Amino acid sequence: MLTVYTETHQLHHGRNELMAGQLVPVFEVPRRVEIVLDQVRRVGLGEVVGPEAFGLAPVLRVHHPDYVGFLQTAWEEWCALGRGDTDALPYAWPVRRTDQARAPRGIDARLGFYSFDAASPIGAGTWEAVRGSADVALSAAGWVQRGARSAFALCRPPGHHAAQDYMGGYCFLNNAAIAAQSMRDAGAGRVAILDIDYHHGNGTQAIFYDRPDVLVANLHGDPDMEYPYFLGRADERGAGEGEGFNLNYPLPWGTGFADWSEALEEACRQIARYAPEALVVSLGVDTYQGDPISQFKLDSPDYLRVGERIAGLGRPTLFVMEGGYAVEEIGLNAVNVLLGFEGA
Ligand code: Q9C
Ligand code: ZN
Repeated sequence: MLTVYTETHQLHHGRNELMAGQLVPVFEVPRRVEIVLDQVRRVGLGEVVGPEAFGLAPVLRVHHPDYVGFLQTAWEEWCALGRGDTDALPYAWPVRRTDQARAPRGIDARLGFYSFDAASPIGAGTWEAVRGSADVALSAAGWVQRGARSAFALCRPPGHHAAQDYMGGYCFLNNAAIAAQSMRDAGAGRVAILDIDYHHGNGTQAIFYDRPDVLVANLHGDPDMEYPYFLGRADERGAGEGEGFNLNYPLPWGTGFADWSEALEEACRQIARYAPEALVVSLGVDTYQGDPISQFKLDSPDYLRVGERIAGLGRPTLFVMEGGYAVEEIGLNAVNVLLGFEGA
């Protein structure tokens, strides 16, 4: 399996995030994908190539132009206030009964307007890293479109929490959604996205919620207790023409592989029934038992089985890296999914 990677991701390195009432060092660190890359090479998964530069056109097929404009200039505007020695972080959000439609002007106002939390810090190199991450996903999608059985987009920063016009949860542009849309635009009639990150892919759900041409299936911690809390329930099934094409499998804290893989089985049955021309896997391995911010109990060998089950769908498959914060084990766990897929 071919891997697409760029070291541009290193330009993005947030400092702090809020957790349990404290500002703590970010969990989403550059070393995460370096460890995955090391493992890709160690096991000889296949060639590692850099991305092509796609520009903004395919990004704008998914994201609102005002939001993309905000991401492009946020750091500059932050620095214009003399704040160049800290990350740009929002601290106030539009909510129910406030005006959520009208974009304000100032940088603090727009940081809040274009986000749903304070977990996507913007620094000097963030925009370049974010663009590079989308290019990685688009390039890997291109390999699949041109006939590869599979490809691995080693994206960082991740993407599945980002919607059309907001960031959050370490995400800025939704790499998996941009790749899926590019496959649709290249002629695939139906694309399915299987999101196995521990957290619900609220951004991906929001982007495709009213569309029947991209099936979105999500396995995740139940939003009753787990981040991102406000989306991801089983009764969210899509809207309008998209009714029935959004599938959520919320699972309780403490879920182990037996129960998790039953939900995977059900999601895979639904995907098989949909018969997509291509499959995009939002590959987070924060389902691992040792993950510092998550509550599922998967073990490293389980990921081989996950890859095998996905291979059983028999679809051209693009793997897009999402979360996973047990940094020492992230390479083993993520690449096990890919090895399981290859071996099946
Ligand atoms: N209790 C991804 O996995 N912070 N994002 C949670 C910890 C945000 C996760 C606080 C977690 C975002 C791509
Ligand atoms: Zn996650």
